Amino acid sequence: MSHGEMEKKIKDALYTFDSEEVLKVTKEILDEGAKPIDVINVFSKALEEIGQKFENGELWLTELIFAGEAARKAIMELVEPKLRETGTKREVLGKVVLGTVAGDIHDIGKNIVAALLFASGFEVIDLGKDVPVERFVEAVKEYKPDILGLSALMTTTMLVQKDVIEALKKAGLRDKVKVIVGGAPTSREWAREIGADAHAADATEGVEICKKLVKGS
Ligand code: B1M
Repeated sequence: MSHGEMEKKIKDALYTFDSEEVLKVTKEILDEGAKPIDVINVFSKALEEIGQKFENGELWLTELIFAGEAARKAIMELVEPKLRETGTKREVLGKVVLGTVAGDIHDIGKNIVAALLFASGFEVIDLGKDVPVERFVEAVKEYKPDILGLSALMTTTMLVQKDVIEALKKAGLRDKVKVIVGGAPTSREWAREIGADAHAADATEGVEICKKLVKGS
């Protein structure tokens, strides 16, 4: 199946807003041998378009919710396990603690980053979504990771990434861990402004940057 065909199939399925249909189509595509990372990228692109349509008033909130949940389910249940299979039997490159910051329940992107990091050889401790600032600080103390990853999908919650960095400083832990931030509203400039070590625009870049960060530390 060509990339274009796969894109069309996934998009058509998402626009039915029917989780079963999305699962069925995703399974078919994977069974035909599509690479999990390509499938994830297509989902990413399609969700971006759906978010844009919601913003423009062309879709209802319920449709945004159904499409988001259908994508999350398909990625978690079908694509991520395939991605993780490629990561078995490997040397561990480093330890990453990550989560979506407090007030933010968007976890599709964060889960993709976690799965790809794992598949690439990192030990990953995923704190989940809507993670309080203090929990990130505790986790740095508890797990002593090389890298702390902070995901935020909203202009309101990206501010919490800054709060986490400030809290790490207060706890005397800032120089013990590299901090990488990500999520649609964030940028390289934002990372610099809040004193993060790096920003990643997508999961693939996230993995590349984490590899560089552990080499440099
Ligand atoms: Co909502 N949502 N949403 N949403 N949602 C956005 C983010 C929004 C931009 C839509 C819009 O209006 N255009 C908008 C935010 C606007 C703003 O900035 N203020 C928005 C809103 C407003 C909301 C609600 C407030 C809606 C409401 O209730 N009125 C609500 C928020 C509730 C809350 O969090 N407290 C809400 C809820 C939801 C759903 C539950 C329906 C669902 C989330 C389901 C879930 O995650 N389990 C959802 C979805 C699906 C979206 C959109 C459509 C898609 C997000 C997504 O999953 N993208 C989104 C629109 C958009 O982003 N254009 C939108 C696909 C994913 C693969 O990409 O997450 O960007 P992304 O992750 C990428 C990169 O960013 C990067 O790598 C990932 C993979 O390549 N990355 C990292 C991410 N984290 C990283 C961390 C790293 C490194 C890279 O290192 C640690």
